[in-house]
Amino acid sequence: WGQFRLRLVVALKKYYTHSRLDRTAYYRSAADDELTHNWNHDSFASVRLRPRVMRDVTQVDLSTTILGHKSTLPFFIAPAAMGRLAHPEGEKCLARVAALHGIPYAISANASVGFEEIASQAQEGQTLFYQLYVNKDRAKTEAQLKRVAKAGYKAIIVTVDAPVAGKRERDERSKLDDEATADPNIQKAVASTAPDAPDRPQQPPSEPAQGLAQIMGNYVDSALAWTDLAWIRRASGGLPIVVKGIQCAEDAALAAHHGANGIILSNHGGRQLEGAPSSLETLLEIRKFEPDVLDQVEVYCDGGYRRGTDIIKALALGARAVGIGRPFMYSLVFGDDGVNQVATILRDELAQNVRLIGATQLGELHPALVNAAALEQNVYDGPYQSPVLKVMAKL
Ligand code: HOC
Repeated sequence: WGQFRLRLVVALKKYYTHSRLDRTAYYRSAADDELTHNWNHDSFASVRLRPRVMRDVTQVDLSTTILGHKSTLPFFIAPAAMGRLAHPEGEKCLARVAALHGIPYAISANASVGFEEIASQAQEGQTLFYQLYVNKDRAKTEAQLKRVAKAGYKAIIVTVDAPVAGKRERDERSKLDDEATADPNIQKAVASTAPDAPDRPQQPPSEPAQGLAQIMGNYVDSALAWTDLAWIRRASGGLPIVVKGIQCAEDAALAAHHGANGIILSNHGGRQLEGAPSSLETLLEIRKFEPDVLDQVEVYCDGGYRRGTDIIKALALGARAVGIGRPFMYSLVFGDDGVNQVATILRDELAQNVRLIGATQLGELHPALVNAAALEQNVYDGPYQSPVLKVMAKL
C-alpha cells in the first residue's frame, strides 16, 4: 500500500502540474505564425561575443541602477498577465522572489492579484513598477494612476505596441474558456484581471475564437498619442514614464523628445505584430540612426532573453537592463521555488559569463565585445529622416 500510495501521489502531482502547464498556453502564445517570437530567439544566435582575456576577473559586480533604483542584477521581471493561471498565489510569488533577489518587479496591468495588495506586501525598499494600458475611459486611467502612485509604485510602464491585441492562434485554440469554468483558481484569475475594464465580460465568453488577449484588450484605448505621455505623467503625480514597445529608431527618438525617462525595445514577446524586429535589431537600428537616444533615456530590452549571454549582448550594445517575462511565468507553476530557480540560474550564468568575457562590472560591457555584423544585415537601411527634426521644424 505504501508503494502504491507513493506512486499515486507522484502521478497525481504530475497530472496536476501538467494540466497547469497546458493552461500556460496563454503565456506561450504569439502572433500569427510566431515568426517574430522565433526571431527573438534567433537574434541571439546571430551575435558573436569577442571576449577579452588576461584580465583579473576574480571579483564581479552585477549590480546597476534602473531609473535610479538599485538593482542587484541587470534584469527585472517584465509585466506578464494572469499569474494565477500558473499558480494560485500568482503575482505574489513574482513580487516575493523579485524582493529576494533585489530586482524590480513590473506588475502587469492585467495582473490577477490586485496591484495594491502586491504593494501592501512589498518588502522595505523593494522597487515596483506598474504597467499601464490606457483605458478608453480616460477618467478611469486617471483614477487608476492616482491609486498606483499612492500604493508606492516607482514608475509607469506605458505599453504602446498593443492598440489592439495581436492574432494569437495558440491562445485562441487553447480552449481555456472551457477549463476556466471548471477550475476556481483560473476563474478567479480571469475575473480579477483588469478589474476596472469597462467592456470586459464578467464571465469568459463561449466563442472559441476569442483568445484571452482579445478578451482582456477590450478596454484598451487605441487612440493613444505621443502627447498623452505628459498627461500620464501628470495623472500619476509626476512618476517616471517608460515607453514599452519601441520597435524603430524614429519612435525611440520621439519617446525621448516627449520626455520619456526610459524606453523598452520590445515586440511584446512576438505577441503583437508578426514581422516586427527583435529588440537587438531595434537596438542596432537606434545605434545607427539615433545614437543620442542612448544618452537621453535609459534603454531596456525584452523578448526572448533566456541566457546570461543574451543579457550580456544587449548590455554591451547599450541597453541598461533587460525584462524577462515568459521564463518567470512558466516557472510560476512551481510557485516561489520555481521563480527563484529561474532568477538564480540567470544570476549565476551572468556572473560566469561576465567573467568569461573579461569584465568585472556591467559598465565594462561595451560594443567592441560583440560582433553583430550578421544581425546588422537585418537592420533597416534607410532612407531615414529624424522625426524629431521634423517635429522641431513645425514649432
Ligand atoms: C490590446 C491589449 O500584455 C498579453 C498582455 C495583455 C494583452 C492585452 C491586449 O497577453 O500580451
